[in-house]
Amino acid sequence: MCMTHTPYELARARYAALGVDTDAALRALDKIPISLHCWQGDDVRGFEGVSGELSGGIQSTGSYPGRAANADELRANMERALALIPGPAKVNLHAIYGEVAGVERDQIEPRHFAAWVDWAKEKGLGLDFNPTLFSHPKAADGLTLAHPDPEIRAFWIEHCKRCRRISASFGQALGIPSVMNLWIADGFKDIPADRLTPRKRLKDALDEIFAEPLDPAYHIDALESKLFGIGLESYTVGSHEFYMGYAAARGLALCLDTGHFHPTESIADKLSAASLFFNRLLLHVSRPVRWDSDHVVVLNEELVGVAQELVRHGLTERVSVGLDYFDGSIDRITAWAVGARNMRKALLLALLEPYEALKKAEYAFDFTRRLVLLEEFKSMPWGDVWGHYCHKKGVTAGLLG
Ligand code: RNT
Ligand code: ZN
Repeated sequence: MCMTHTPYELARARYAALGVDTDAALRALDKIPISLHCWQGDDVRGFEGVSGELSGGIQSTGSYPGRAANADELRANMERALALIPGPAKVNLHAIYGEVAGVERDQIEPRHFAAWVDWAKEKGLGLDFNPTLFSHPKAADGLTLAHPDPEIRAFWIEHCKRCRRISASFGQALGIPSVMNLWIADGFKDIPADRLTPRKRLKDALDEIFAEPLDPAYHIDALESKLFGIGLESYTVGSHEFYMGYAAARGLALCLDTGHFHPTESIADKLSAASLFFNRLLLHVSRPVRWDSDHVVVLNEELVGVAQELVRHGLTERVSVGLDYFDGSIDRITAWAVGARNMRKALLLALLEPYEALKKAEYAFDFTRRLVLLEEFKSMPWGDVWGHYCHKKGVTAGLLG
């Protein structure tokens, strides 16, 4: 090894030869927050104090010890994970994670989340939010906002309206807009006769939910589609086309979960198209293994592809990046840290890319050079840039304990 240069200095020189400024890349990386999903910490159970099963066609498997039993434990565990993640972060809450023991979901208020807001303020974190329309007796039929019973619909509409106000209260208190993502599992296990009426009901319910205007400086509405859930394999009311149409028509943000499409679809490829029609997008970064299995995010080609699309097209301010997976078979704190670090590594890789050179080759129809550049880039010393970044942030760059 060279005695006068640090590994970072050597890496910087090699990237500079490709026209890439590593210091600028790290400054850009520091402007991209990752939203850490609280539900990885307790297998999506929440603190309502009822021991109901997780429903909605999602599943966390494994019995690794250390599941957070209350909000204090969850916050303490998130702090330990955040200490391993370099760069800015937000924390993403579901409605069942407030001080809500014994509080019905159509009764929740900002005060039930005061401890989270105080904590976020103290730690310099933004908050994001999600209504919870699963794991509840009123969701037992597999339908909520699309339920034929108007009383059940009204209950969930009220829940969502309250959630929007809670989300806006986060934005107001912290000065960072809260992205509120609405996902529902509504669907049928077997082949439906009427695919239209539930979608009409959902459309009308959403119109009620979003009727109250809220300041976008504090609150952003996002809608998440899905292909299918366990026990809801044949039909999902809130499909991709449904929300793509609804969100575009109403000027809301579209949420793309990387596990919610056919396994061979590229989520990265969707971003450029969606960016032309949506001001804001939300990503739920997950890892589907053969299905929407919500495995911990690893640094694979799909992940880097998503990061490249965000960086290449300057979308990092319009696309919020959140994680969405839940693995109960390994240490839950490490699961958070590994997934979030991988997301940041993917963004760094994208920021270090010689994009101008790639475009130049492509525009000149020199596809040979484009391929060579892409492949040679994979063996550039980006790990030394990552190590330098972690060191600057006081976070370990090496193996996590
Ligand atoms: C489910 C969706 C949804 C949930 C969370 C808990 O398939 O991905 O985003 O994972 O809301
Ligand atoms: Zn999701």
